[in-house]
Amino acid sequence: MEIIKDLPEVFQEFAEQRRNSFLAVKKIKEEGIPVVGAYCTYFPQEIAMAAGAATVGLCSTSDETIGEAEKDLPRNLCPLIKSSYGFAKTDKCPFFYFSDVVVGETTCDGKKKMYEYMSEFKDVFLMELPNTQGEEALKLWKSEVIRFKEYLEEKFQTEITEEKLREAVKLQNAVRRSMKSLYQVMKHDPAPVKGYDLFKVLYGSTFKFNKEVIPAEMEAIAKKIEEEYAAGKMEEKRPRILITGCPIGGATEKVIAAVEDNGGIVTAFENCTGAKTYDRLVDEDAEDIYQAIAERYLSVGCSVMAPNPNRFELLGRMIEEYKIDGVVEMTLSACHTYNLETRKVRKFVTEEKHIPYMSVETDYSREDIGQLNTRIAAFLEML
Ligand code: BJ8
Repeated sequence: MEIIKDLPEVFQEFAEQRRNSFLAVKKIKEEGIPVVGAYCTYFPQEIAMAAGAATVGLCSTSDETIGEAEKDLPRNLCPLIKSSYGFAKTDKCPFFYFSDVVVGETTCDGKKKMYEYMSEFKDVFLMELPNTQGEEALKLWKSEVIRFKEYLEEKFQTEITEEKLREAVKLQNAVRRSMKSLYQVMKHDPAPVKGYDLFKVLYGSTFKFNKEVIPAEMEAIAKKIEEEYAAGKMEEKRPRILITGCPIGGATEKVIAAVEDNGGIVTAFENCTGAKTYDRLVDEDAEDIYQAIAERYLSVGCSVMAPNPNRFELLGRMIEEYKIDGVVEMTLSACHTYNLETRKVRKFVTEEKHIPYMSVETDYSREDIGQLNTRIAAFLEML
């Protein structure tokens, strides 16, 4: 696909992608295509794709439904969980409404309980995700991947053949490669575009139902950015920031804005909106494709894993490759696993990588924007 539009227009389009897909999901349902909704990077999308279903990330990004959620859930719970549950309960998320099934994984304790409550009013398929990554864990996870396949076959009265599954793996790998080729433009110093604009594409593209078009589209955007860069169009030189921690989207974009409004530029996202989702591929040539899918997903470096070596491997690599000057970790209030892991991340960044680190704990309200700006501005000044 040739991108003829200007980059600002492209970025704006992606910023509106989530809302624009509300109608698309309705259309998909009218065409008789099943929809599988999910909340997490551990969701093995290829299985659902091979069942002929569309997959979508469900809404969990604003505080508008948190009040309703707090009628059922405790107040001191992670806002992402409260928001997810609130959108589901109030039927304000069209993707949830049109999902034939919601797939959950046993990641953190709050999410596990949320799925239990959610199953009172929606079909929920809960996958038992081990919280370690050794051989025994892999066996369990592979059997869960197969159990999910059998569940979808039964539910949608279809057969997931090895051929369809391998096709899905190839397509999803192509999507990952293209997303990676896009965010890699940020290796340039000075950066070619703002991190916030890149984020809009990363986040918006997860709401595209036609995955077939994503690789060409991402490559065209990357090519356009490269061409403009070669012609001298770029951002000013500013401190290069890597954002890590909990997923960002909607309300929490305030952290990206705080970095870029105060003189920094976000050149890398080591979280589920960024590299954590795209960095590793499924081995397409593996003899046992279920084993390969299980291995790939179990290797995601989320703080629910203990220990969690893959997070540090990716983080270290990105700090080098993106010439990072400072790391900002965003954790959501009451997210125990990420909050606990900040200690190790701080140590790793400052003592092994020898660059400054700061952590910010936030929620989905706008109340702390002033404080965020002050703290992040002070951090950037120090760089
Ligand atoms: S793979 S980051 S998408 S679990 S922030 S709900 S962990 S209390 S979102 Fe996540 Fe999957 Fe991991 Fe990614 Fe719980 Fe923490 Fe809330 Fe979280």
